[in-house]
This record gives sequence, C-alpha cells and structure tokens, in this order.
Amino acid sequence: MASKQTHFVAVLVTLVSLFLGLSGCELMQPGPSADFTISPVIVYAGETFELNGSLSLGSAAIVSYTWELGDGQSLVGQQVNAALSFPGTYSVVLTVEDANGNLDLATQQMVVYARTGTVILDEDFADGELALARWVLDPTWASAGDAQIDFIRGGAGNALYIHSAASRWHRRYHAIELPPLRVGQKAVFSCRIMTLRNQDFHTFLFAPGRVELGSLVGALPYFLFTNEGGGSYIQIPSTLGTDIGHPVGYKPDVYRWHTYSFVFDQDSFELLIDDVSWMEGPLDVPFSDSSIWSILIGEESLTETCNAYFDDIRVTIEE
Ligand SMILES: [Ca+2]
Repeated sequence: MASKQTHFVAVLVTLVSLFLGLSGCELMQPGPSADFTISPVIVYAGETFELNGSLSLGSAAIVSYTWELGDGQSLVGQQVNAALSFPGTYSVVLTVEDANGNLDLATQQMVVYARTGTVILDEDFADGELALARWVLDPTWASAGDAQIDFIRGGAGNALYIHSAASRWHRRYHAIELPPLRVGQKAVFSCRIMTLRNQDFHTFLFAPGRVELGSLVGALPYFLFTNEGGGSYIQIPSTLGTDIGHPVGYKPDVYRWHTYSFVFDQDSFELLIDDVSWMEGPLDVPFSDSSIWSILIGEESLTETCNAYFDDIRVTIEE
C-alpha cells in the first residue's frame, strides 16, 4: 500500500509538474517586441524618409505594422516611405501585432529640420497700409497713429515709419515659428533701420526673439539704440535690462539705412551692423527652448522718442 500511495503521489507530482511546465512553455512564448529605424538620420521637411520595422521580433509571426507619424498621418506596412510637411519634433509610434493578437508598440522622437536657405519671414511693406495689420501694435503705451507706412524713393519703397512721442512705448510685433536648428545651422534675424534726427531724443528697438510680449523671460538678446547714457545697448533679457555692451556709441547718423542682424545658433549670438560683427556671446537660454517667437520693433523707452523707419525685416535659416 505504502508503495502504491508513493507511486500515486509521484504521478500527481509529475502531472502537476507537467502542467506547470506547459504553462511555463506558454510564458516562454511572449508577445511581439516592436522596434524600428528611421533613415536618413537627418530628416528635412517635405522630404521622403523611410520607416523600417523589421527589427521587431516575435515568437509568433508579426502580421501587421501600423505607424502613427504624430501629425495625423497613419501608415501600414513593415517598411514605409513618409514625409512630414513642417519642421518640428514628432513622436513616431509603431504598433505591431502578432498572429496571436498580441500587440506591442515602440516610440521614437524624430526631429524634422528646415533646409538651409529657408526664408521664414521677408517683410518689405510692399503692400502699404495692409502691412500694419501684420505688425500688431502693443497698445500698452502707444497709439496706432504713432506709426504709418511711407513711400521712400531710392530703392526702399514702402517702409514702416514709427514716430512716437516721449511719453510712448511703441512696440509692434509679428509672431513667427522657427524650426529646430540642426547642428551647424543658424537663425538670422535682420532689419534695416533709418533714424531721423529731427528732434533731440530718439531711440529704436530691434528685439528678434520674445517668447511673451510682456515678459523678458526666455527672450533672446536685443538691441536698443538710445542717446540716453550715450549709446546703444545689447541686453540679455534674463538679467532684465542689464546691458552687456555698447557696441555703437551715440553718434546720430541720420537719413541713412543701417542693417542690424542677429545671428543665433543653439547657444550663442552675434550682432552685426552693416555686415560688420560688433559683438558676440553665449545665450543664457538655449535657442531651441521655444519655437514660437515674436519679433519686436519700435522703442522701449519712455523718456525718449522714436523717429525711425524700419524695412526689410528678414528671418532666414543659414549655415
Ligand atoms: Ca520696403
């Protein structure tokens, strides 16, 4: 009897072991594992790239590959060609399904760049007064009547004329969206300005990058020309108005156009006046932290006045 009972227990143990073993075998057949590659490594807006899901694994056959590109596009296939129309950062998601109906997904962040040479903004005020609507007035201090579009002979054509009084703070802005900058690329902001010395005090502002109009947090360095204090200021907004240099001394130069350009890469800036480099330095805030910027022109001084023409405001992506 004792041996029969022992034998029965042994059989039971064997059966249980077999059952657990079979269960274990099922656990050894996991669902699929999604993985994919994107090529080429650098992707530009509007240009074809390839998504390849063949790195995905599964103990059962993978029967479907579904792609979500992050802009609303959805594609199907192990290997697909795609394009994204606009620069930016996208989350690309691959979902795979195996023959047992098990799913897995993989996500990759993908940066889409703009080609060098892309023109983000080119404002020449050619359409006259209509342009005023594109350059929105900050009504905090100034009134709309403090600016107008004038026609200037000698090549400039229409230009924006700001002539606010001493008690004003005339700011006009235009929002732009900048693409992510690939290593080696730069964003170049430029503006032609002509000041008029028909009064004792005048000032002008060219502030290429504000995240919020009313706040300097996260903004890019800007250029303020004023005769108060005897010159011009490059200001690093994160230190709120602390001027870091006076690249141009106060020397009224009237009825003559000058081109002011800021060049930004991911962590530094350079100011050029008439294509001559006047100043450069590091950026406190990495350039790519925001893609939406407002370009400000006008003045930011309540003690002086603005009497200047602005024209040919351009933003380009350069190398
Ligand atoms: Ca013009």
